[in-house]
Amino acid sequence: MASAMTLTDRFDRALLYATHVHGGQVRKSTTIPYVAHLLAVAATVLEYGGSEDMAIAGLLHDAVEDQGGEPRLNDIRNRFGSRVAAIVEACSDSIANSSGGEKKLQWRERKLKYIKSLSHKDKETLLVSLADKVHNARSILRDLRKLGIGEKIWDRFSNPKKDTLWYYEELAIAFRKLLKGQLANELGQIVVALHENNAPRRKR
Ligand SMILES: [Mn+2]
Repeated sequence: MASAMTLTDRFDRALLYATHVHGGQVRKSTTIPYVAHLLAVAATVLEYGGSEDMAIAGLLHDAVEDQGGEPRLNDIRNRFGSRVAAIVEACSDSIANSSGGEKKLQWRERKLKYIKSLSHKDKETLLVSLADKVHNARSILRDLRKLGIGEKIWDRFSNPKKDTLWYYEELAIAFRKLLKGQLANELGQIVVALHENNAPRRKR
């Protein structure tokens, strides 16, 4: 039997850091504190065998993109080390967005670039990233089931429903190729359920 993985006070500090950094932030168009998402991602990383560094990266994976850009990344590197910082950086699809330095790429272009970039990422980074996507997709599915086929659910995204579905479908395809296993399959199943709850099934 594999020995138990022990979390240290680094994890505790990361949790506190995450709650401070994302304090007051809520999940898009909801009243759910943002930290709920970070806890879910860290939990999934640990449930699927991730290390402490990976779980910490799970807690901090949105800190750079949402809360501070490059200076935030440097702060994370100083506090939690270069491995955590590298995973967080790889999970941020455009750091330039938050630092305001460069012009934001078009949405679809940015997503395609991100999906393409997955093939250059190591398995540890992929697991954190996949845990993030699974929780995001599951949150959409939960709201669809809770609220019925309310088109309003899709209004929270800056892009039309079909674009959001396209994005998750592409992610599921990529992850099932790059990180084969139960969690990647689960993302695929959630995407199927999103289609079933929303739109006629696409021809394949
Ligand atoms: Mn996230």
